[in-house]
Amino acid sequence: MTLKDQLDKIRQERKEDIKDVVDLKKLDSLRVELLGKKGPITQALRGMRDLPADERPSFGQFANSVRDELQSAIETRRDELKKDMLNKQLEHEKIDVTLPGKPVAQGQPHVIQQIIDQIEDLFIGMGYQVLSGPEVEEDKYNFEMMNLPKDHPARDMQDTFYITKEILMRTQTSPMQARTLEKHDFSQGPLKMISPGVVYRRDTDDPTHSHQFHQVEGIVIDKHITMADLKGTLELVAHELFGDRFDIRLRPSYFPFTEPSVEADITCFNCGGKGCAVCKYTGWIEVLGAGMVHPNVLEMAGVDAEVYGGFAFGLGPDRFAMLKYGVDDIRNFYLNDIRFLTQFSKKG
Ligand code: FA5
Repeated sequence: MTLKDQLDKIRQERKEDIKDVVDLKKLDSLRVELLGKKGPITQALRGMRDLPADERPSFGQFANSVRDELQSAIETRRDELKKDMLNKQLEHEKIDVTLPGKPVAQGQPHVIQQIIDQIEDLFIGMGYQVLSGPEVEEDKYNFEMMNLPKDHPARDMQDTFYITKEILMRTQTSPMQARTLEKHDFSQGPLKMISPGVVYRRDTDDPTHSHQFHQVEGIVIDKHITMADLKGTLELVAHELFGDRFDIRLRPSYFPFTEPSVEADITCFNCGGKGCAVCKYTGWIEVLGAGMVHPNVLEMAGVDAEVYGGFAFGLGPDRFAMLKYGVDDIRNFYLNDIRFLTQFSKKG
């Protein structure tokens, strides 16, 4: 068999081999085997030396055409294999748009926020504005302008976390009374405002006390506001949140920033008034403090106490939530246990 015949045989046989290869790696080894330095074509070209001089050009041409043919067969096969791979991948990764989607868990406001929202809706309906104030507060607003000078003994009732001597975590939302009174322009009408937010105290945690809890402050100042207005407003809040299920009682109390002062209690949800650990065996749970704004508070904020007066209250939505839903430990609200929190769906 002549060298040319040998090459022709290789051309035909190996072209079939190339078509049969099913993966890219094998195709690459075949390419090296056929077209590499040790391959049959390079060998044949080397063997050209032994041919008579007049046969060399046509043989050379033939060898080159065999190499080009094999090369293009390899390239064609490579393209086919790549296309196959892509099709398989697409088939494999196909998205079935008819499959049901993964449900997205829907969040809801925290149960205390739900109570606050309800209180806000009620007061907005009565023409109050809703404002928020700083949780990191000045001693001046938290105590001094609330008629609690530096060494006032009533400060002991509300010890807190101090940032500096003059800056502290507010113990109550009452500083918002002073902040709004200072700014309010009475020629534009009465002041009617509520202010919900978080407050902090160095209270020891127990079933009804947390060192961090919420309050909603309220204040109404105008020319002819009486204690009857306060009582009517508080009864409305209790009725709105609890319906007729519970009794509310007002009892005399003391706050340096109101005179007279009251506290409001609601029948203990746990024992129905008989007395238990939750209500400390009193049958009542205290939910808010209130009173007629002290003239000193008005005067310190630049309001003429001879002309203007009114009431203020500070209620505890945490306690409201306990009563409304029968939660016997306030600490549950702050543990972030999703199983506990999802019980209070907004619709429920
Ligand atoms: C005050 O904080 C007054 N600023 C309320 C006030 C406002 C009186 C305006 C007069 C005029 P007191 O410390 O009682 O008052 O707290 C008010 C309410 O916050 C309580 O009735 C209770 O519902 C809630 N509260 C108080 N301490 C805690 C606590 N540690 N954990 C949970 N709730 C609390």
